[in-house]
Amino acid sequence: MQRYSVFAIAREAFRHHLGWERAWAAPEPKPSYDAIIVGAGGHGLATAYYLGKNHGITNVAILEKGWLGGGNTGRNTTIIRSNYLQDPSAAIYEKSRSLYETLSQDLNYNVMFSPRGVMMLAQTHHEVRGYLRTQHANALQGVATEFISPQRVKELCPILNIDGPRYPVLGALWQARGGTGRHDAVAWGYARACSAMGMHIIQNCEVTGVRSENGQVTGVDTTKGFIGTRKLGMVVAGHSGQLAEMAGFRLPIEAVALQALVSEPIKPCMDVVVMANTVHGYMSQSDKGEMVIGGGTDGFNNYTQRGSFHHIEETLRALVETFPMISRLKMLRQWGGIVDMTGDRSPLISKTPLGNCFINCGWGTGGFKAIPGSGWAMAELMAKGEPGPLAEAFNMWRFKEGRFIDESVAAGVAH
Ligand code: FAD
Ligand code: PYC
Repeated sequence: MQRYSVFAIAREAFRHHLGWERAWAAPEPKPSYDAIIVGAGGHGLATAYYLGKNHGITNVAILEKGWLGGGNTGRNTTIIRSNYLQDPSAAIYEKSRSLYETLSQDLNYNVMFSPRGVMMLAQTHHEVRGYLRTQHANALQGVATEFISPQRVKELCPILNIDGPRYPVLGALWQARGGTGRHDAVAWGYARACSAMGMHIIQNCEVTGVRSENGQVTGVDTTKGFIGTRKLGMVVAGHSGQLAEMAGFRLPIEAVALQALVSEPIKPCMDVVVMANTVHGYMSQSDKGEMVIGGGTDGFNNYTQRGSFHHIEETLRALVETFPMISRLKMLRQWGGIVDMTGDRSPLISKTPLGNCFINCGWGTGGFKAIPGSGWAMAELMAKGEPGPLAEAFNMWRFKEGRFIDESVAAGVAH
């Protein structure tokens, strides 16, 4: 793999930038692989990367029905934090956040991790109590968060109206090393590193069927023909129910649209991420100056990557009362993604009823932050056939056994 560095940029400057290689190869599929990952979103690519890096398994194909990173990974608002309540969640989200700290160096690709700080506003007494509880749990889990006063909120984000017409700000849960990253770059960085290890990323290759014999997957039918495999990883977010159906089992999951929008670019006015979960909206400013905005999920199951208009209206209403200075901003773009939601708002990183088939899904509205940690844990599960400590609690049988990992508050987005 060609190394990216300041010297490489200088060298290319002298030869009209004609020497850059393609970031990843575009091979045709082989008849079979040691492992196939379905879905080249962040989680699928990270799984493949850690299969190679941590476990030496590189005869791997990643099959993607569209273009890599074109699902939720390229559609999200890039908030990274690990201020979850339950121990298994704090462990995997903090592992992930800490991997983000050095991901650009690990991948030799700038993922623009920006630990600018994330605050979740408390605007009711219930939220104050909830976030104080999270702060105490985080202290025991080794996750650095603190509950801050309204005055500190105002210092950190002067454009915020802490006296709100409906819900004054009573404080906030603040994670100073939370922040944002560049979503496409995370997918592209992992893809480039996977390709450099000899893995095959095969785009425009939809999986249409899963073949099995005696309880073991033998391969997948795709729009490019049958491809055999010894191990299968399903990492397709909102389409997980469909993949599971192809393999003959059902998942405790539903698919809903979540949408986001960005404004025209303006001068820097906000250098933290703010989530206002009572009025329901969240906002940060991108490096280009656009205000990046999102709200809650659509209240009905669907597969359209658009979202409905009333949500935009509700979200903007919430944000105008929180940040009155945005009231005259023009919105530039709006889009949606299909998120995969479980009943306890926690993911599945799990074995399945088929022996050599594994599933990673259910990250719902909050899986961008989890990409490195999830890939790490899923790779361990696929390599060893058993979950390691990060994945153990996230098996799909918890819904039969009543061992929920309730993160409906920490998920941060209304469901
Ligand atoms: P995806 O990126 O969706 O990848 C799955 C891939 O599987 C897709 O590329 C799809 O084309 C492919 N696929 C599906 N079916 C098949 C098939 N049959 N054959 C082959 N390929 C198939 N999370 C955060 O942490 N912070 C945020 O701020 C945040 N904001 C969000 C805002 C929005 C609007 C949305 C939609 C999501 C947000 N999320 C956020 C959630 C986050 O985007 C997702 O949890 C995460 O990106 C999921 O990644 P993934 O790799 O599992 O899925
Ligand atoms: O999980 O932090 C999050 C998030 C913010 C917006 C969407 N998801």
